[in-house]
Amino acid sequence: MKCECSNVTKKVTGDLMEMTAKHPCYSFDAHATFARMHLPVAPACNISCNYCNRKYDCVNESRPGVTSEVLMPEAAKEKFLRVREQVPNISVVGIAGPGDALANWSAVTKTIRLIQKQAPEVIFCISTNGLMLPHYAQEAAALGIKHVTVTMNSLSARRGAMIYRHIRYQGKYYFGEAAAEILIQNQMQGISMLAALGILVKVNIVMIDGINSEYIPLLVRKVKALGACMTNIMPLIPAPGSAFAEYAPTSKATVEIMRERCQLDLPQMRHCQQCRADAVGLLTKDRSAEFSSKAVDEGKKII
Ligand code: CLF
Ligand code: SF4
Repeated sequence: MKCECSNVTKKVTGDLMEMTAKHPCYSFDAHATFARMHLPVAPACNISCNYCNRKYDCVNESRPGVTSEVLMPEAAKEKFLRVREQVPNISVVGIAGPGDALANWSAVTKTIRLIQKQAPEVIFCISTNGLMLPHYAQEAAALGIKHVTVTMNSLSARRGAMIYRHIRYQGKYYFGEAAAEILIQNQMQGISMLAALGILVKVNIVMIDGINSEYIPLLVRKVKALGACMTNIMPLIPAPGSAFAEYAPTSKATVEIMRERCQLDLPQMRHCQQCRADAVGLLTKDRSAEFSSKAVDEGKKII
């Protein structure tokens, strides 16, 4: 089985291709067979996206940033061991929030090391806004991470300022175009560092009608030049309580047309489920509710 990324970058060795063929997000063929679990060990975020509202305790909602609980590294390892017993086809452990993986780097590294001791075969995957990538790309590679998703929505600080409220970088808050400029520069530098380190970079793009939609093909070509191997264009989900709450959701049809257009430049992920930060199971069959601490406690009471 060949992964999409091997068509784009020569850095995909046999081992990495084999590993990626079991990654349900990077390989379409894997998504019906292999499961992933997200460990919600990253509550803090260092930027503020206008489409974000990280809401806890909502088991009925499936969108990025939602989780029923945040875990400390030890508890995350315990959860992994518990889940693996019942979901043996877990191939990937991902850190996808509820904040940013790199804004919680010590908890993330601790979690990964704890699990690596128990299950060296697991593929680790992290998802980030990219602000801290220039600082942590080397460490991620040293930890053995081979799959990183960077969410990047704009190449222009002017449009970026419409998407991000602020960033917190090296102890200081930045707003408006100054914030977007730093974020974009770090995302671009980070993607090229990761690619040079042999990490497969997928870029997630939130398609927001009237803000970044017409510039997405340009963005896709740019991230390809930087070394990304795939993009995942996702519709805006206007989260209640977020600055974009009243914004029109991007239609599936519009996203699909954009994917078709961008496919000419780079492979497109088309099976993304915009998962929760504590998602468990096959992409198309979320089992997170079965494994929350509340569900486990209730199970103990019944026993
Ligand atoms: Fe998770 Fe993301 Fe890794 Fe997959 S999800 S950190 S790359 S293991 Fe996958 Fe979920 Fe879409 Fe993400 S379907 S939201 S793309
Ligand atoms: Fe929310 Fe993620 Fe944006 Fe942080 S990077 S504000 S967690 S969407």
